Amino acid sequence: MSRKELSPEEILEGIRDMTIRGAAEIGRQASFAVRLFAEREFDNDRKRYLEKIDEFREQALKTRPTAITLWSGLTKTLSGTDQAKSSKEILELIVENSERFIDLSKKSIDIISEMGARRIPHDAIIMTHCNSSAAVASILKAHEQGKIEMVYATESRPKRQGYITVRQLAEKGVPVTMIVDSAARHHMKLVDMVLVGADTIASNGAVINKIGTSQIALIAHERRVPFIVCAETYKFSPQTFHGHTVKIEERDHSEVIDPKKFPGVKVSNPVFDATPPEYVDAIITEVGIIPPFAAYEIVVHNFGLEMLSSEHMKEGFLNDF
Ligand code: RI2
Repeated sequence: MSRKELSPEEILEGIRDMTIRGAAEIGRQASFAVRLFAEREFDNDRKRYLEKIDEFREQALKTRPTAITLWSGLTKTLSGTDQAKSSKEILELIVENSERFIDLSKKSIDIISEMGARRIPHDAIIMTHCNSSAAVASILKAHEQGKIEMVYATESRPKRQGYITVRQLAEKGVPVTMIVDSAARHHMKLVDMVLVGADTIASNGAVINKIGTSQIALIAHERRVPFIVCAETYKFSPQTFHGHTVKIEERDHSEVIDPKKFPGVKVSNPVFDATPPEYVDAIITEVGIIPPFAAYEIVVHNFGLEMLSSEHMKEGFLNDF
């Protein structure tokens, strides 16, 4: 699906139904959607214009509740607009901010992949879970350097994003084996390193990623296999800095089973889980490889203590996310 052909509302619908997915991608798409909206809805009345944009932002935030990237993309794109003197200035800022955010987001993955490949040993057997563009980019970079012996990729039920991962790797000639999620422990004895992405990193270093990640981290810990997370710094959550917990998205039960075929059966379908920082060996960000406990530093580096302690940040729109 080409982003340019979609309306802002269609982009939000795509994020909601997961035809647009992946934490980084939904951040970029939300940024682009609010830009498209601001261009289409241009209004010389500055106050009314800002209100309309804010309403769209609210709608965008509701599409998927867990990945902080949605919030980060929107916040970075709208940064400074409340200070802008005219509607024209607001639009110019949005366009400039959005282009910068999307560009930096893509560049971050390139930098992470360089560092990630450096950490991957020769003849490496890697395990990955779900489909993370940052983790896949690191594996591909290491493959270019002739370092990958095998990648075990989990299916990642219920949505099976593992299919995307195995295709992306196989297309580039990376040796890859698909396994069902429950086969992770069986294969861990062969693995040199687990490499996954993240949807959100809490300020204590906990990693919120696709459901099942924490089980894999636990198994890796048991086997003393390094568990490495690839995450751009805009995935670090200032909300958790203020004590808000990350909301775990519960998706439709039909993703798990057809309810009509199982009358009387309840279904639980949380799509993310939290891996405690104790099980995370390192987080590869575009500003360097950090221990999970340095997450706080990243949040402060990203927003500054002054902004983090401002009432706007603490009591404003953050609360409803
Ligand atoms: P990148 C995905 O979420 C997966 O949980 C994946 O690990 C994470 O986003 C990060 O992906 P979903 O949209 O940002 O499939 O590294 O629910 O691409």
